[in-house]
Amino acid sequence: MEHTCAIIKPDAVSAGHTGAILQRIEEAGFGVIGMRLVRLTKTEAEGFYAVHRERPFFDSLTTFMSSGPAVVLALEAPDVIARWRALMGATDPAQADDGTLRRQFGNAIERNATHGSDAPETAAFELGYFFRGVELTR
Ligand code: FUP
Repeated sequence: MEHTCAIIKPDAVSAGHTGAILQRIEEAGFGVIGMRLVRLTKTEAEGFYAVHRERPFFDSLTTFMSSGPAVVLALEAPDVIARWRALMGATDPAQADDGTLRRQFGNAIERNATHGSDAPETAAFELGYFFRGVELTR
């Protein structure tokens, strides 16, 4: 079994797409072992995206991620890191394949509806950022 951290970002939550995205997660057969509605502070968003702190989009990205409620999920399934990223599609919604979540619900490279960890080490950091072990229903 593998785990990943998925986020339904503030753009998708405020547009009312939370239920549709959760439905796609359940249809894909991913186990939801943790789920939280969070309103990140700017500082918390900066900590989450610390790996990008030198990038030109860092301030804009962390302002967006702290602009409203987001839904953070801990997902469990075989190969879930790659499978969730495939379901999300490319980072830029304009480049994402038809049928992917970012194509359907994203509006711009920054406001791209969903997040997913990119490797097991990243997943461990990101899940630890949002969940205490006892909160995950493994
Ligand atoms: P991804 O793993 O697909 O989420 O993409 P990255 O880790 O490269 O980027 C993380 C987030 O930074 C993206 F979701 C959106 C934002 N970003 C920008 O705003 N501009 C860019 O040019 C690249 C990424």
